[in-house]
Amino acid sequence: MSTESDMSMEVLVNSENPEEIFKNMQPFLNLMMYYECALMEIETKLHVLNKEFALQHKRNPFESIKSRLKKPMSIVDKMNKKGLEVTMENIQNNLTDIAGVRVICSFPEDIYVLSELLAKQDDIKVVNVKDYIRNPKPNGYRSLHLIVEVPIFLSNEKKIMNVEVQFRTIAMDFWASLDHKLKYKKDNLKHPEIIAQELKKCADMSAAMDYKMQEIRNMLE
Ligand code: 0O2
Repeated sequence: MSTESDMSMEVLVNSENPEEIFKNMQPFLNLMMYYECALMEIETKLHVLNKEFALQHKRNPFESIKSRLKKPMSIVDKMNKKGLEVTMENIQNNLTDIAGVRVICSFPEDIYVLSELLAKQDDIKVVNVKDYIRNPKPNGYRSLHLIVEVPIFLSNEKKIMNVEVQFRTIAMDFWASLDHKLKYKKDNLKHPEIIAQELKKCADMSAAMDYKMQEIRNMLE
């Protein structure tokens, strides 16, 4: 059942009373602020690991990090798809990808080194792992996804927030960005299955390249 502080975003979007919008917005803005803080915590942890690793091994385990908060309309869409009422409680309990961090590594091995270093920190709890590198999706998608719980410390309380951390190589990220762009165009194609087959071939080729480059790096080391 909804509480007073729960917000139906559809009502919010359609509201014409600015005061009502502002009153209704506050719990949502607070929630987004908590997720933003959780993103900062995870990013800092990864940057610390990168610094230490660079000093010890003379190379960086990741190339870049991108973070994002899910957009309000995407949150509403996902809640609708799940058939759930859009309330603060439902959002927190049912969506684990509102805060997302994408870590781009050069080599597949670094993904596992880095994700294990993050996972074993004592204030981090891994609640779900989807290894689409060892088990790629049928379309060729590859990435390692962790859902982690991380504490954030506010002035009067500590909150535990979910963050989705996606680890990919540069090649996996390139493929996924292209796949994402093409998804929007697929509806207008006569033979989308041909594009899908070609994309799958690209995924396999780029996976082979990732492992070849990994082998070369290991030989050099
Ligand atoms: P966005 O905008 O990137 O966040 P769940 O989140 O568990 O309810 P699902 O699909 O089981 O839903 O989660 P999964 O498999 O962990 O995938 C979630 C995210 O992984 C997606 O987020 C994408 O970022 C990425 N992803 C998964 N499969 C593919 C794929 O085939 N191609 C591409 N390009 N990305 C993929 P969102 O919410 O779709 O979008």
